[in-house]
Amino acid sequence: GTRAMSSLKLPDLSWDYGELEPVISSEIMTLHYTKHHQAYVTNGNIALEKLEEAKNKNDNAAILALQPALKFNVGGHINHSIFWKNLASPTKGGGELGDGELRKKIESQWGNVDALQTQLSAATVGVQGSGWGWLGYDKATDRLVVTTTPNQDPLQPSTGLIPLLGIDVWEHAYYLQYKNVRPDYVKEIWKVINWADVENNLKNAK
Ligand code: MN3
Repeated sequence: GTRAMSSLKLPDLSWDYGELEPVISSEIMTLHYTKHHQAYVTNGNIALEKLEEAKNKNDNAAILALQPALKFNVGGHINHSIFWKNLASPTKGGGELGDGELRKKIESQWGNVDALQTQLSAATVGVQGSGWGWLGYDKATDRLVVTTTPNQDPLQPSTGLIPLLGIDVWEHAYYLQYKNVRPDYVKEIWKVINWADVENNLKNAK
């Protein structure tokens, strides 16, 4: 069939693969982007094409049968597209949270930024199997929320929360460097969090 208009593609990156070292190795970032994210894009596009064909045939059973593949692969594409922007080299502002609306909100809800990081780290380390830790924004209550999602479940379609910051704790995100010690990876990742992007996501969410 014809390629779906909504065809997925890998986003541009704002850093080179080695720029997040020593927190995340160049080898991990290269594989993560060119192999793992690429696989979600490729398989997501296959699922979207099959969806178009099923819709053209009014085949409701086929449409429903595609939902798991769509959720996993399009979800993986959405999640990684957020994650890459959430990261920055410490030489380019990574790890630095400015004195803006986001800091004010964090301090009003958690007291200080360390307390938020502790809670988000604990939730993220505690994800059973593969998944994501999140700082989300609840538009209805105007509050920040710490939560997690399993597999590649994307935050907003799954919970209604708007994703501000995602932390990938699939083993492919850290195993080559941190082996089985997920807590060390999560502890280190704060040094390369692009808080300016997180703040921008909050601004766009409101
Ligand atoms: Mn990943």
